[in-house]
Amino acid sequence: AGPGRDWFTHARFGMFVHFGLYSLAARHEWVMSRERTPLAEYERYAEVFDPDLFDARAIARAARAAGMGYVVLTSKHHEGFGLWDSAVSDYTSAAACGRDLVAEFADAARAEGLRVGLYHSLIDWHHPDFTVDYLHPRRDDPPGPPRDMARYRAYLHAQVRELLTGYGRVDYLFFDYTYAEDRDGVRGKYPEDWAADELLAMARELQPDIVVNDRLGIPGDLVTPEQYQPASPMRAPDGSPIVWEACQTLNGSWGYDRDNTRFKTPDLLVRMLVDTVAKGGNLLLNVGPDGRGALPARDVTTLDALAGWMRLHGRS
Ligand code: FUL
Repeated sequence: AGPGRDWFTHARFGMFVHFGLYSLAARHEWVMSRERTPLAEYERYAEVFDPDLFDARAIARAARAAGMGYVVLTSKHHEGFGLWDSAVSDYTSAAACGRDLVAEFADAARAEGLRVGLYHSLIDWHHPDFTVDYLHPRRDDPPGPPRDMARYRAYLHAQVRELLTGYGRVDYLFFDYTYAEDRDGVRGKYPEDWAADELLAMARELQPDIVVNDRLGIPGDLVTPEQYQPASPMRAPDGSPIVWEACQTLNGSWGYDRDNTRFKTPDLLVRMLVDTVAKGGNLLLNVGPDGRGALPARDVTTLDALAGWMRLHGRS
């Protein structure tokens, strides 16, 4: 990482925001795949998507008060619904309710002095050409309708280009893929599926100082342990430190999960933050706004408690 990316390791603490149509289902962000919801049925969430309580400024304020230096919003999760105004898709918040949530979020973050990050899924359960679909077919299933990964790839690259050109400086891109299908023996051909090298080169060209994670399937600027704390500082075989960021949930789910009450206590979260920083890492702590876009009361209480700890221990 060059000096333009030093902010990342200095920040140490960031907020992940998982928000999408799955927030309306209120049962985990993988609900479409887990429940094998027919596409036409799932699309009905887009018809009623109207996050009247999504207040990007309030989210950014809460992040800053909790001592976080950056915020990362899901511009698109695996379900394929975009939270911005895209020229290549009408499966978006802009088409659904006239709001560009990426713009609202980026503006709010900057207004609070926070770095702007986006999570963008490389896989897309909604796009008709995405090769491995969310119904996780098995090897011996009859083939579905023909799909053309090249078309999806062009779509994905166009999306990323829009996000990196239309929203001012984007500081961090958290790409992500997870092939549930791997479990059934049907594999995608990553990183070729999304031409990871080209995507990374484009990101660096459009946003020279951008920090890019390692989930393109090729090395990036950092590694991203998910829902576990590394046992010790992460080091390369030659002993040099590796930049890392643990992403963690409040209750095991990334998307709003109404009936899940397995919350980590603020005390545990403070210990996790201290553990992370002591091992030279970053902590990206997730919140999941509900279907109307509001931060759940429980998440607000937790963030307030972290803000209280920061006020007490962050004095210089
Ligand atoms: C994973 C995803 O599959 C989860 O839904 C979540 O977004 C997490 C941060 O990354 O790979």
